[in-house]
This record gives sequence, C-alpha cells and structure tokens, in this order.
Amino acid sequence: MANPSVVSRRQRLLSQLPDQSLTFFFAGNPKQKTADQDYPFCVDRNFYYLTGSDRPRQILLLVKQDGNASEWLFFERPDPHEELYYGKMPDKADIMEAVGVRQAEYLDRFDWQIGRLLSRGSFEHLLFDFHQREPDSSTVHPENAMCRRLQNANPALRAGSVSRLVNNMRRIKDEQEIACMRRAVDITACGIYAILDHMRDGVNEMELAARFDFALTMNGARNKAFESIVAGGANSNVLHYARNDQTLHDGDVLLVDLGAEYGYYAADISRTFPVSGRFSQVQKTVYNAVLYGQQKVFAFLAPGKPVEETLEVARRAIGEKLLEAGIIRDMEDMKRVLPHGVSHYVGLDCHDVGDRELLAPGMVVTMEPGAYLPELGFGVRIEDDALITENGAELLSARIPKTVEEIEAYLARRNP
Ligand SMILES: [Mn+2]
Repeated sequence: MANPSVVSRRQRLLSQLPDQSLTFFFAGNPKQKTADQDYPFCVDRNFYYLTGSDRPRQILLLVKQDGNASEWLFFERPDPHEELYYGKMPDKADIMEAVGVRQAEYLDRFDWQIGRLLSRGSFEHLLFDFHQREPDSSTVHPENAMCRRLQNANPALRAGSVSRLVNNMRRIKDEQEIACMRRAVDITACGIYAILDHMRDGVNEMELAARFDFALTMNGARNKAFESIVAGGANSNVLHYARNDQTLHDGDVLLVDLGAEYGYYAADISRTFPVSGRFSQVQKTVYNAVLYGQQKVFAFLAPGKPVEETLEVARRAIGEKLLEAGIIRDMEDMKRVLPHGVSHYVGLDCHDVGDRELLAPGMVVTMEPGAYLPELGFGVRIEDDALITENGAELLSARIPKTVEEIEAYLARRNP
C-alpha cells in the first residue's frame, strides 16, 4: 500500500506546478567505493519525500497538461542475475502499489516514453530537481547529465528548477513525518543514556561514540543522522570536532552532538556533561548561562517569529549571565563566544532544506545555543529539537537529562 502522506504530497505539489509542464525527480545512483563495491545507497531526499521509495536509479515524472495531472515512475527492469545476488526486484505492479502511481515504466523505455509524451502535447516547461550541492557536476551525478540532455533535446521548452518549491513544502512536517522524528529523538535519547552510563575518567571518546552507535542499532535505527561529535575537555571548543579519539579526564566536560536517523528522518541533539559526575563551579556557571539562553529561545519559538532571530535571543540571554559572572567584559564578546546559528530546520536532512523565514505550525527546528571559552578550556552546547505548534512549541527531546541537577543526579545514581 502506498503511503497516503506521500500521495497527498504529490497532489499538493502538482497543484502548484505550472500547466503544460514535465517535472523530474531522481532517486540517484549508488556511488562506487572500490572495484566491486558501492557505498551504501543514500536516496535523494526530495525523491523519497514524494515517493516513499528508497531504491536507486528511479525517476519520478509529474505531468501537468491542460489542468490534468499524471504520475510516472521509471525504474530498473528486473534482472535475474542481480536478483540472484541481491534478491527480488520490484515489477511494475509492485511499483504502482508501493508508490501509488498509475504509470510505471522500465528505465530502458525512458527516452521512448518521454518522446511519446512530448510529441502528443503542447508542453512549455521542463522542471528538474537538480542535485542540490553540485548542480553543474554531471560527472558526479548522472541525473544532472540527464537533465542537460533533456534540456538540449527540447530547446523550445523553458527549463527551470522545482527544488525550491519542494524544499519549502518539506519545512512543514505531516503526522507521519513527526512520528518518525519523535522516534529518532527517542532512540537518540537511548544512545545518550548509553554514553552517560559509560562516561568516566580514562575512557576514550571513541568508546563512547561506539556505545552510542550500539544503542542506536539495538533500538532500531540503522544509521546516524550525521557523524557524532564526542568531544572531551578542550575539544568541546571545536564546533565540528570529528576525531573522537582522545581520553577523557575527571574535571573535564564532555560535549556530545549527535542524532539517530529513523525512517530517513534526523534527530539532532547536543548535551554537555561533567566527566567526573559533578560540574565545577565555573562549568556550572557557563552551563546555566547556556541553559538560560536555550529557555529564552524556547519561549521565543512560535508561529510568525523569524527563525533567524533565535541567535540574537540566545546571545542576549547568555551574555547577560556571563557578564554578571564576570566571564565576559562586554556584550560584543558574545559574537566570539557564540559564533554559530542557533536554529535550523530538521527533517529528512539534519540541516533541513527550505527558506528560513517565519516559523509556522509543523516546522521542526533546533535550539542549539552554546558558549565556547578557550580561555577556560571548555565549551558548552545544549541542543534540542522543537516542533512548532499553533501557539508555541513542543520540546521533542524532553526526556534527555538537561539541568545540572538532573545530570548530576543521574550520574550519582550510576556511580553509587
Ligand atoms: Mn544542529
């Protein structure tokens, strides 16, 4: 059975597409790793959003002509040799059933079918969802080369991009998406508890990263949403620390920024913990300043608010507390202390797509204020994911310990 959310997304998109148009989306191709191996296939997110299908080498075509819509899915012809090694491939009936389209066609008939469609109608637009990071790189992305070929073969048609339209649709999550995101956050919570359970003096960051991975797998998440940051001591000042190979020491903080992926949806959570189980006085002061900043951001989140403004909200609140404590001398210092954005959308991408404008119900955003103080030898980041509701926001990651008291109490119970 096709996922009804996916069918309704295509209907909503079709209603916004221009008449007399052909619009193409590509699942993408596996990337070669070694002579006889590919990297695990990672489906194009816009394609997945509109089809619910994660097999490679598929093309979704939306046709809008004289006010009528039709939907085509092109896919690989089943090959007995491939099936011998990798299992049964879907046939036309399977594809129509799974994706909910009326027309399914083998890829080797793509050119013939497009030619037939074009010869029958008076089309005006060719719309593509180019690979977003490298729209001109046809060598890396064969689907981009296909777009160029179609464009060159039909110079009378106006070529354009459909990406922004779909990206902006993706900002508002439907029930099915929110359910996946709740699950991703809950599994991330399990992973964070696994880290807390094994964090102690002498442990390597790598071991804690592995505890997180293990907890994800055991709780049904096949993948991480992004490479984990597990940063002890001074590494906590490196915003995208990736080495994860240093030893933790009592007295240090451990900053983790990580997330599970569930049903292709991401969670994105950060916490900062004391390795010894107790924050030092200055760590506590900075930590509580960042937490205060996050509380202010959470209170700010509501429909109609500009998402980009959370950075100023956080800087003001954290700055106020750090000034009070004599840790900074001037509010201007906050540009250095908190140099990164505080909110981004989360969804099928960890840093999810779409124009960053005013918040609206159904958006999911991060709140990730931090304070990075190399002069004190540590940084703090606290990040949670929030769902924008009709009149405010709902914290999705409420069950992960966050206040100094909650964290120290959990660690004290762990080490009686
Ligand atoms: Mn984030």
